[in-house]
Amino acid sequence: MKLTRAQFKEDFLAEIKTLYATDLSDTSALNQFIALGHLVRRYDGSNWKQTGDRYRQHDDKQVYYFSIEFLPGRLLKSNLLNLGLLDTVRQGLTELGLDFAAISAAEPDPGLGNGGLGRLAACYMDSMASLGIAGNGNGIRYRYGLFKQVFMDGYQVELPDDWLRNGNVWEIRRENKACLVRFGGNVWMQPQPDGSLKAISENTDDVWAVPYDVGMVGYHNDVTNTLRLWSAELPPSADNTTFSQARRDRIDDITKVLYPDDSNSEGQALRLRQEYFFSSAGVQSIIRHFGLHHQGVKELANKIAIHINDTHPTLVIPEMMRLLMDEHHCSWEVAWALTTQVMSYTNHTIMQEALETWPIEMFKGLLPRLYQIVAEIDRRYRVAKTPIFGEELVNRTAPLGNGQVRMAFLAVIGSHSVNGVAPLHTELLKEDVLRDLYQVYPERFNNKTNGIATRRWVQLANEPLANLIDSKIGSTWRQQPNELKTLTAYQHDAKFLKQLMAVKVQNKAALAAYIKQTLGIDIRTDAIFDVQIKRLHAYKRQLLHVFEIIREYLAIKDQPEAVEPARVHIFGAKAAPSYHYAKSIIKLINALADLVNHDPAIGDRLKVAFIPNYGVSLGELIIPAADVSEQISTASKEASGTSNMKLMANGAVSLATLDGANIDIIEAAGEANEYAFGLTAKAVYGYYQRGDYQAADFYNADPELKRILDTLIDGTIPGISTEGREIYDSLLKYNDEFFVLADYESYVQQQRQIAHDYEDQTQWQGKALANIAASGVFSADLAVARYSDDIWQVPHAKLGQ
Ligand code: OAK
Repeated sequence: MKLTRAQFKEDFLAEIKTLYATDLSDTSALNQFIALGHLVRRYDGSNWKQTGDRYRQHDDKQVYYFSIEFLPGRLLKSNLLNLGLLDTVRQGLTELGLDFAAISAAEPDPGLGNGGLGRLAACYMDSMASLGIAGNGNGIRYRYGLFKQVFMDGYQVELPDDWLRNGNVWEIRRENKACLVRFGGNVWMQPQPDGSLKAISENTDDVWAVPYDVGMVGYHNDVTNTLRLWSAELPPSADNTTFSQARRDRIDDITKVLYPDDSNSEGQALRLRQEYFFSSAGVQSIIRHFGLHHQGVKELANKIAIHINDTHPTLVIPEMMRLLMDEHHCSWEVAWALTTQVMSYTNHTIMQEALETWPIEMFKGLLPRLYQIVAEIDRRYRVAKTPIFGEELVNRTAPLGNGQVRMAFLAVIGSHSVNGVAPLHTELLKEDVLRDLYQVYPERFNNKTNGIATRRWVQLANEPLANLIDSKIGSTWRQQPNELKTLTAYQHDAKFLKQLMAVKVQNKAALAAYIKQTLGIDIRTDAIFDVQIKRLHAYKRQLLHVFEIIREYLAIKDQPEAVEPARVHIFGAKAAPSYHYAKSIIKLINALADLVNHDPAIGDRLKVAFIPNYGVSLGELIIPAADVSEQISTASKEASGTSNMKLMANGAVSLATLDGANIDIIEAAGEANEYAFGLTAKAVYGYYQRGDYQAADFYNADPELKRILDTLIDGTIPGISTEGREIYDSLLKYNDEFFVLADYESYVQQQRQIAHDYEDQTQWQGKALANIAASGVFSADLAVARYSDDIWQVPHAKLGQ
């Protein structure tokens, strides 16, 4: 949009006056952020309204992306960028004597997700708007987001994330669009005059679902889509006095807090309530909106696509069946045909503990009508498939089995498309986790490799790099990230590579300042910044990275005269509060950091910085400063990874196992520009089949590895007597579930190679550039375009290939 600086300043000062009845000099950065937020909302208001009007007028097919997590990050800067106002506003504020960086830092970062799954959903919202797709998000407005992590004596402590304390400028509460979600009670079938039966629910526990809408602003295209987040409240019609405190609390609890589990399912009844709550509210509002503009439900599948982001929203399937049959008088057959055409499902993990199942008794008690429908889906599935595939396979794959409702199976059976998030992951779904269902529905399975919002992760997070790229290849890459590949022409341009290095050093200095301020650690900007940022999980193997640090530490102690480039090992990772082992690894890293950072014999040659409370905003600070991207999960375990893509786009080389999308990154950037190592997925599966992995053999065969492991229990690292023993035993007594010891040697070899290669900065920056140039293929815009073409069947803006 068009806006002069003078106009902006006038608007801003007026906003401050209206909101706070005081002078600018008397306001805080938070006040200024809130005023700016209101202004941006006003500037975007007509786009948002017109986008909705346009979709209705054209009767465009709508995509609804259902996700129990969204991690959008701070929105001020990205909204300004997408509206084309960033420079005007920044300069205007500077002219008013204000600090734009401080104002944007005052915005709370909504932690409505745990990690990869939630952040992916947010990247896809940004891309849908930017591609002009009629895309809507549907999720939960958690009162408290993911806990804030602090360290006390090196241990993780969780504090509540009261992100709504000062309200949320970006949301609109739309109580006129609220609906009732019903739990519990009983169901009976009432005979109808036409001979059919109608399900009647009685004595239900009713919850009022109130939507809060947040605008998702498209990039330079006047489109603003909607992310709808639901909040659970007391039904207004009820006589409040009849609600016991216990019942009020039960309602309050539904959207009170995000479950802090990443790739893990706890099986708690409250989680099932959350899942049904936002699934039901979302589907009700979709059908209501559809009904306002269409006669009957015939056109439903041509006008609506619902995407199920992992299994948490799977109940949209039986819920849509319920609404079509109980409220819109469809037959089972018509309802089922419409439902399966509308639904599509993405699987995000092969980890067994993340595959959701619910005890039938719990499910039945909480959702009696839905249970009837799931039981009927199950019955019909068995009747239809047993003659073709036999009883055994059908027993293994039916939605009900072993006393459980099996959500992934229900999702596959009720959708027309099932996708994995990287080629290897999709293959493993077909061969292993969902093998039997792949026999039944081979045509449904497809791959959609993940992507990232280049706008946020490069344009906003790394402005110096974005500007440098503009100076070489112009700015069309900002709309067409694939254009980045033209940078390859400069891989041997010494001057450009120097500039690239200068950008990296500048970003390192910014991160170093933060580390100094928060952790009190001094780090050198000429050191290798070796970064691992992701949830703490045994399969992600932060432990392997720890072993490298111990190796480097011992090497300096043994041979102080040997010259190696300085290193800074940077971690960011939250552990699920109930994940004991992961918390022990956190303690280990912090204890090791204490030892290394304070050893005068080590000085500034080796530092360890575990930055607390990793999230989207810290990612934006850390990623642009990284040289090495640690992507070291046990092959086959990481479905895709997305920090690997963000780090690549910012010029970090990958130190990576052949897992998830690492494989595709290595192929895109070229093997010579990455550091691959470790067992392949096939080799890991080989060990499983033969059952012959012996971790102790690696320990006994390699004196260096043995010495490192022994430091866990021999007092070398002070303060970890319990944790050190626990971790040591996990490797030797319990045989190292994630093959850390098997991969140690090849990992260390690549770490040595990195130290060697880093010395030649021209060569090193050439590798960095190759990564940046190849990163365009992992843009979320391209990923979303593929979902639109292959799964949702909706049009989108053209993207260069
Ligand atoms: C979270 C809860 C249940 C199941 C999966 C997850 C999850 O976050 N999975 C992650 O999804 C990312 C986006 O697809 C992938 O990049 C990660 O590899 C995967 O672990």
